[in-house]
Amino acid sequence: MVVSSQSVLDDSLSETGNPINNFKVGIPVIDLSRATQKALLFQACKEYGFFKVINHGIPTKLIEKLEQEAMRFFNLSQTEKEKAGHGHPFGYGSKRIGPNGDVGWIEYLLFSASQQYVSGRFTASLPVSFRKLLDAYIKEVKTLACNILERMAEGLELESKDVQSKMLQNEKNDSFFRINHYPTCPNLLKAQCGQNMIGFGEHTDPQIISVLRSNNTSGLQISGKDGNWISVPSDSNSFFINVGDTLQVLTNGRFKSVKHRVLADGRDSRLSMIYFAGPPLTEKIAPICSLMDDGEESLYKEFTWSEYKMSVFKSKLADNRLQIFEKT
Ligand code: GA4
Repeated sequence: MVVSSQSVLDDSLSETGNPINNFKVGIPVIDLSRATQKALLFQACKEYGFFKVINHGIPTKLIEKLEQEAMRFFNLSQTEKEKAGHGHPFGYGSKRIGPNGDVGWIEYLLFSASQQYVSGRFTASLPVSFRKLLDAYIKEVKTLACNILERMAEGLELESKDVQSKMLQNEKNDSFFRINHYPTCPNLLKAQCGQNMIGFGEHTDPQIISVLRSNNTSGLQISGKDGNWISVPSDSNSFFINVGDTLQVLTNGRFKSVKHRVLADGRDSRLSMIYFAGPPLTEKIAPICSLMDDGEESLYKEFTWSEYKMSVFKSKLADNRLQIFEKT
C-alpha cells in the first residue's frame, strides 16, 4: 500500500500559529487561554472538521514522560511487546489495523479509556510507571476534550453547553486511547516502492472528537474540501482535534468528520497519542434538538453508539461508515 509524496508537498498549507488566522493561510488555531473564539471554532469544524489547540494547560513534563515510556515499550523485543496482547481491538498490534485486512507501516497500543484507570489484561504486562502515566494523561486529555466540546456547544449556540461533554462525563463513556508508533521506513523498502509508505490509511474517526498529540515528526494529512491531501505540520507543543462521525450526526451535518491518514516518514519515527472521546454504548446518536432550525429534519436514521460501533468494526478503514445510516 503506497502513495506518491508529490501531491503531499504541493498541497501543504503554511501554518502561521496566529490564533486569528484564516483558512487560506494555515490550519485553524484555537487559543484556549482566550475567550471562546466561537466563530473560528465553528468555521474550523464546518470547513475542515479539524483544528489545532494551543495553551491547552496539559503539563509538558507529563506528555514527555509518557512519550518516553511509550518509546521504551516500542523498543522492546517483539516477544516482550506481544505480552501486551494482539489487538482485536485492544492491546499491542503490529501492521494489522482493525479486523478486516487493513495494514500499515505501524505498531500500536490500543486501550479502553472509559474508566479513570487504564485497566484490563492488556495493560497488566506494562510497568506500573507506564500505567500511572497513562492514567494521569488520559485524565488530562478527557478534561481537555470536555472543555473543547463545551466551546463547540457555544459556537453552535446550543441552549446548554454540556449537551456533548456530559456524554464523556458519564462514567459509562466508551472512549479509547491509542499510541501509534510509525517506525522509520527502511531505504530499501522506499527505493522498491519509489514512494512513501502508508502508516495509517485514510479514514474518519467514529467517535465524537479525537484529541491527538504527536512528536515532531510529520506525516499526518487531512483531506481538504475538494479531496486534496493537506499535510499538517507537526507541533509537539499543541494538540490537534478531529471531528468524528458521531459529532457530524449530533450537529446534523453542520460539523464534518475529517478524513485523514498518516504517511510514514523516511527519516524519523513518529509517535502519536490519541484520545477518542466516545459516548456511552446506550446513547442515542441523533441531532441535538436545540440546534435544529424550524422544520429541519435529521439527515440520519436514529441509532445508538453500540449499533454504530458494531457496524464500525465490520468495516474497512476507508469505508464511509455513516452512509448506511443516512436517510435516503
Ligand atoms: C479508527 C479510529 C480509532 O483508531 C479506532 C480504529 C479501529 C481499530 O483500530 O480497531 C478501526 C477504525 C478506527 C475504524 C474502522 C475499523 C475499526 C479499524 C478498522 C478497520 C480504534 C476506532 O474506534 O475506529
